Parts: sequence; C-alpha cells; structure tokens
Amino acid sequence: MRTELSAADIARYQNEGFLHVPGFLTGEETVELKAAVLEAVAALGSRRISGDELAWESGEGYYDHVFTQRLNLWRLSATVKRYMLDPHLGRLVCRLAGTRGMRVWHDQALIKEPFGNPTAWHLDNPYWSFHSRQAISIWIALEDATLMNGCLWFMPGSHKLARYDNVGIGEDLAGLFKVYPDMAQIDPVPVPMKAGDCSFHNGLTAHGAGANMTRGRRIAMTCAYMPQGSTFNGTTNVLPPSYLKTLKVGDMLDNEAVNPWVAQEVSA
Ligand SMILES: O=C(O)CCC(=O)C(=O)O
Ligand SMILES: [Fe+2]
Repeated sequence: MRTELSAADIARYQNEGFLHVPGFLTGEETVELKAAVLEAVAALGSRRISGDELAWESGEGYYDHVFTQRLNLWRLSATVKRYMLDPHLGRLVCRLAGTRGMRVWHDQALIKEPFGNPTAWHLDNPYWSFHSRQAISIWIALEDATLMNGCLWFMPGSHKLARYDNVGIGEDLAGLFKVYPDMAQIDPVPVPMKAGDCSFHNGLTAHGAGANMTRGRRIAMTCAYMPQGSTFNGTTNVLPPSYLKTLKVGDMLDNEAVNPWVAQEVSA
C-alpha cells in the first residue's frame, strides 16, 4: 500500500476535491483485496448491506443496473476490514482531509456490470447521516477502469460550490446541475485507472461515471470516512434502526460497532 503523498498532492486534493493515486496497491494486494471483496459480495447474495437489521434487497430497477452495490463488507470479511481500516490509510485520509481522526462511515463494493447504466452526477455527503465539508472517500480499482467500462469523472473544485442539497443517482445524468447550475460550467475530468490505483474524493465533490459499454465487469472497492466529532443530522441512510432509535439530532456519531475508529499509523 502506497502510504506517502507529497504536500503538492495534498494541496491538489484540497483545491480540486479529488486526487488520483496510481499504484496505491501492489499487484499482490490488489489480488488479495479483490478476492475478499468478491467472496463477501457472493455471501451477501441479493442483500445490499451486511448486518442483521437492514433489509435492503437489490432488484431489477434502473439503479440496480448502475452497479452491483454491496455495503459494509468490513463486517463480513477480516481481509476487507484490514484494508479499509489500515492505519496507513487512516493517516492518509486525515492528511488529505485535514482532520485529526476518522471513523468508517460505510464501505461499498461498486461493480459496474457489463453494459451497466452510467452513474449520474452526484454528491455523496448529502445522503449521509452527518454533514461535513471534510468527509472523504477512497475508490480503489480492482480491475482496470477505463473510458469504455465506466471510470469515474470529477468536477474539479465543485466541492467549494456544494451545499447539502441532495440529488438522487437516478436516470437523469445531469439532474445535479438543476440544483447546482454553476457546477455545469466546470470541465469534467475522467480518471481512468489501472487495477490497484485509487482515487480520493471529498464528499461534496461532484462525480459520476459513464456506462459500461464492455462485456467485462468494472470492479471497485470504496470506503467513506467520517471526520471525528461528526454529529447526527437526522438522516437515516444506513444506520441500523436499533441505534437510530437512541439518537437525537446533534448527538455524536461515535458507536464503535457501527462506525469504527480508524487508527493512524504514527509517522517516524
Ligand atoms: O463507482 C461509481 O460508478 C460511482 C462511485 C461513487 O459514486 C463513489 O464512490 O462515491
Ligand atoms: Fe459517489
């Protein structure tokens, strides 16, 4: 795992709201993580989220054909957990986001299947149960992600224009720009990746992906991180109902079983 980024990389992330990191995982690590992800996805079957409480099944709608989406694999797979909670990664996301600590919000396998629909332009953080301008996600390519099979695209600097108004990932590719017309003035940047590359993006950066025009699978593993001290904003999202019952707006989201703390490797 590549764990060092330059000051210029960090400045670029903060300015543009995303960063491509080539060769984040070694070939061996990529093979190991991919096998663990595919095993956990298979174990879930049509259940979208691991854990006993949330029944969220995949079906045959438009969104089901954007990607095979399976959440919180860290709960199922010790290998996935080891990668997503790796202290080196913990330090990296804190340095990029400028925070002192992070918790896992959720992880997700996102597999754009052959001929899968595009991922409409969207922001992530407005879906979640906390608001933060420093939330960050990692997106790790476990197969090459290309212009042909639906690599990610980002709008540089859009995180500075974003509020917390939400727009669903639906059939309208450009629905986001009805809410944020100024974002549509930005030139989008595609980020093709080799297997083992990753990108980081701010939870308020506009991003999307094209259709998968190939007969291969675009396989990615992602994890979203919530800054230490984030508080409940009243949105349910993926919080388990038994925990949700105990929460009032403004409460700290610090339940270790739901949102585990990500340790930071101490630099020399
Ligand atoms: O994989 C995709 O197509 C979209 C990924 C995404 O929206 C995310 O990681 O936040
Ligand atoms: Fe997203």
